Amino acid sequence: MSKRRWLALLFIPGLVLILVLAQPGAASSDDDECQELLLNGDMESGEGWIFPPTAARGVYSTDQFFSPTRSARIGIVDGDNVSSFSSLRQRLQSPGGEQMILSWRMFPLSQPQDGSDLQFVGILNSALAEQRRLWSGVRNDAAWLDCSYDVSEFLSSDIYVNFTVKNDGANGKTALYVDDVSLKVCPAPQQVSPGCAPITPTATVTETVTSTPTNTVTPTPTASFTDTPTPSVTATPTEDATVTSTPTTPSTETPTPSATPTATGVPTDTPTATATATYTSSPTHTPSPSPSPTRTTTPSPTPEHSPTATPTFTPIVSPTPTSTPDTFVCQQLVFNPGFDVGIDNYAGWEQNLFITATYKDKDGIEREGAWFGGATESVHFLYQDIEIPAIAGQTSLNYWWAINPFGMDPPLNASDAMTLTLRNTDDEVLDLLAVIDGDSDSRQWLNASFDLDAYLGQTLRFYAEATTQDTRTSWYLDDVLLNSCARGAAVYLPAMMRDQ
Ligand SMILES: [Ca+2]
Ligand SMILES: [Ca+2]
Ligand SMILES: [Ca+2]
Repeated sequence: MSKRRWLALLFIPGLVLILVLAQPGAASSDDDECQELLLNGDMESGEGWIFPPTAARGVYSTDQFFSPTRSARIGIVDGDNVSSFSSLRQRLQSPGGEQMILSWRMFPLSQPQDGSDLQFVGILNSALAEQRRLWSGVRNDAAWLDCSYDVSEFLSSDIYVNFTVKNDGANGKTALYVDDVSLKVCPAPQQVSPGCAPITPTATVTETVTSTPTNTVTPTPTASFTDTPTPSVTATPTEDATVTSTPTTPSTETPTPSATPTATGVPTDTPTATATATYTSSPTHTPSPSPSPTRTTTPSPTPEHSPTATPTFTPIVSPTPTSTPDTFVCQQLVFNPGFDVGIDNYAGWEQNLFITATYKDKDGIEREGAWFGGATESVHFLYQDIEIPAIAGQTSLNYWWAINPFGMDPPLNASDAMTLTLRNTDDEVLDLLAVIDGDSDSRQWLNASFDLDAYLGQTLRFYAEATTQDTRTSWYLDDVLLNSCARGAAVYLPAMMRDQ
């Protein structure tokens, strides 16, 4: 469905009127008093929007459009199928007011539909950290949707409105055409039904556009999707109900007569630490935490002591622990250490990483874990708070990491680094564990281990943050394990035994 500019030009006046009247997801009541905050929401000029330079950089496009002649396209339609983020964003300082509403129109493509890619829309803070995920999915509607969300919590804030498509470089190519983005501050509350709904022109309009062979618009004014995200106030990245939705093409699904947003955003995973024997230390890898505290990417107090670079013990998995006075019985305290629990694989973690990824290193070792970077000008973080029991014994932190500089990029500069720290729950840095940067061993899964006996009885925040400037370097983390081991007390089952 492309290049029908002349058709659209002919029917624009009627189309616009009809669509304004027929939008189930659009804000209702009069907008006269509202103030528009975005520049160039209709994508017809070059103002306002940033397309960060990535391998699949977004562009303005005339291939699809809603308002007069063009839209913005992110992701991959005809280009090479590369692993890349592709974003469209605009920064603004919102004034105070009664209510703020973000609305946009989008035309999702994923061909063939690829559950390993992702389309998402959200609000970022001025440091590019996602504050709220409004919508995400991997959809291939190949038709325009209309979306509206109340974002009043960001009144008086310095924010970005952000649209991103992530392609994994394999199988389907995923893209999003975006048009008619509006961020309005209104003096009086309006009713907004959060979510995205297909745009449903009347029969007159449908008749006109059916001359285009691939048109799939269905003339059902009450059609709605059931994968509407949870009500706005509670949406967070890990509660996003649309991540695993499997949308069907609008033309084939049975329209639901009324919108029934179901509360499917409740996480099904309860972040309680369980003592599972998932220790995966391999003797073939030399532990190398590569602590190089010569610089950090976050302002932090000078660490008071250096990380221990060698493991203090070699645990082995014992499925049937026995309790004798000379054995250590261990409890693994990190919830979801391998990044494979929950809708987005990040259950239990606070993060803005969105998706996990599988990385196969130069030795052929493959792991799926948390994925940082992969795009220029990115700031990605994750953390989890972990209570360390006040019992005597061995307490250790252990994780796998890898750094993969993007082959075509210039050398990493000072901003292209991942920093791992231990913090308290006030986010004050207690210890610098590692800085993984251009000087680190690359393209290899490596294991790092630290003695945490200094933190018995405390709640620690394991915090990892990666930033990129001009490169698309990727970092990966997997199997973040915190083992608390006590001598002889067989209270945790199953358990790992100390190698004597
Ligand atoms: Ca437009
Ligand atoms: Ca793909
Ligand atoms: Ca994993």
